[in-house]
Amino acid sequence: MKQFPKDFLWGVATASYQIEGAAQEGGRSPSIWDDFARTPGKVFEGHTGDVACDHYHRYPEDVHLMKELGVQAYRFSISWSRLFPEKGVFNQAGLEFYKRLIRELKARGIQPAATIYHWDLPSWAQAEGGWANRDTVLHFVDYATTLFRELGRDVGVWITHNEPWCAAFLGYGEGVHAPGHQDWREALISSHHLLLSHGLAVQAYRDMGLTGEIGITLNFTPTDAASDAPADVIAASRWDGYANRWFLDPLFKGHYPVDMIEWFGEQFGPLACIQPGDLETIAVPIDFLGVNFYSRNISKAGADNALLGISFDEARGPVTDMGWEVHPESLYRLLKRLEQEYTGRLPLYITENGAAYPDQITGDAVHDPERVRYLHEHLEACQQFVAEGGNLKGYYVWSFLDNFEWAFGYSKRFGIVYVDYETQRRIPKDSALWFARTIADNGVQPTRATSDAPSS
Ligand code: GBH
Repeated sequence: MKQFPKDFLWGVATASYQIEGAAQEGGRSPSIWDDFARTPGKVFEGHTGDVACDHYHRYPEDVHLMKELGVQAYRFSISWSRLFPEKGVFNQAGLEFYKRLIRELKARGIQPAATIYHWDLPSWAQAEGGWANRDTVLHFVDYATTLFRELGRDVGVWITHNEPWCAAFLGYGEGVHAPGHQDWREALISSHHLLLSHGLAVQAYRDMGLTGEIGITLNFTPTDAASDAPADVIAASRWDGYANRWFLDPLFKGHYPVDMIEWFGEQFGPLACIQPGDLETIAVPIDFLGVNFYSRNISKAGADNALLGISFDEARGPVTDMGWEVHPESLYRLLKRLEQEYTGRLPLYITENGAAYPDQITGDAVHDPERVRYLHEHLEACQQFVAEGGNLKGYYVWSFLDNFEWAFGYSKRFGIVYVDYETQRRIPKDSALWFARTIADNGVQPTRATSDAPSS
């Protein structure tokens, strides 16, 4: 079996609103996701994160389970409105929860990796326009600076933002995420402010002389053109400009992609929010790039997508419970491309990769062969990249627990650990046991458990 490098980091990932619950405890105030979930018709069957996995109370048990699986690093996110329930008002009790969590992790030898923003903007900030308002950038930097000061000695890995593409375009453009706006101009402005707040937070971190690593996590949806026809190839390039290059280019090249500036400019006029100096700030050097990968899509000529003037083809292979195509080769190609066009020798981490399937308990076990297979294939893609010299330093499964899957509520299960939402009982799925063996061996394990192997 091919081994990963000795220092390869094996982790699991979650996010605050998706697992914590305790929405009204410890002085927390609502975020845009509390508000969105309470807006009729926005989230599947009106589900909310009020209780979720009750991780706020059960974190010792959860960290214990991580330890049992041999997990080496835990990527979690911090709820901004626990720390700042009102504008300019700091809440010590909110901070204490994360101190307890981090202490528990350290006691068990698990490295904390903290995401500063995983989509749960305090409602007070949205009341002033949210990410479409440049003031939110400054509020974010105050919040990040507080975290660095209070937790910077104990947390060695910081991720400024999780998937600003989703926060901006799904939240302010498509409206399928909080705050549920449908205004593409606002979405573009928000994307710029999210990036700007990243750059300023990195600068603040450096100014404080802290010696951990700081970076950003982007979600990538690679695309393939439906055919070689020029119109399909152009469609694919436009999707890539929107989903991938819109964030990569400013972060690594110091400018927005020219084709997309033109395309959006024709529709919305010039983006006056881009002020002198902003792009230099956004391109400030980082210590790693976090890569979230789930799927690819297939672009073609058409107009189903009005913003981009393109259409999409059906998946050409198996899909997960989200309808997303399982396509591990796209992960390998993505990593190669990032290295060649953007990151060079900069360390990469897979900060999320995983799949939803409708897992059922049978007795005391949860068999999830499709997830095992998905993780297996994607880790093999990682292994190939690493074997060819790629600077991939670690891999975090999404997700540790089944949890609140945003607009889909609890109807989609991404966990390697099953959560019974009636009892809050946790049951490691077969994929968790398989992942534990993979960590122990530091190499991708076969998909079939030895215990399941035919005995004859
Ligand atoms: C992540 O977002 C989130 O960080 C996490 O909180 C969430 O629970 C997890 O993934 C699972 O959803 O239709 O072809 O454009 C995922 C971002 C963006 C990935 C949309 C899939 C759809 C591919 N997703 N994308 S396509």
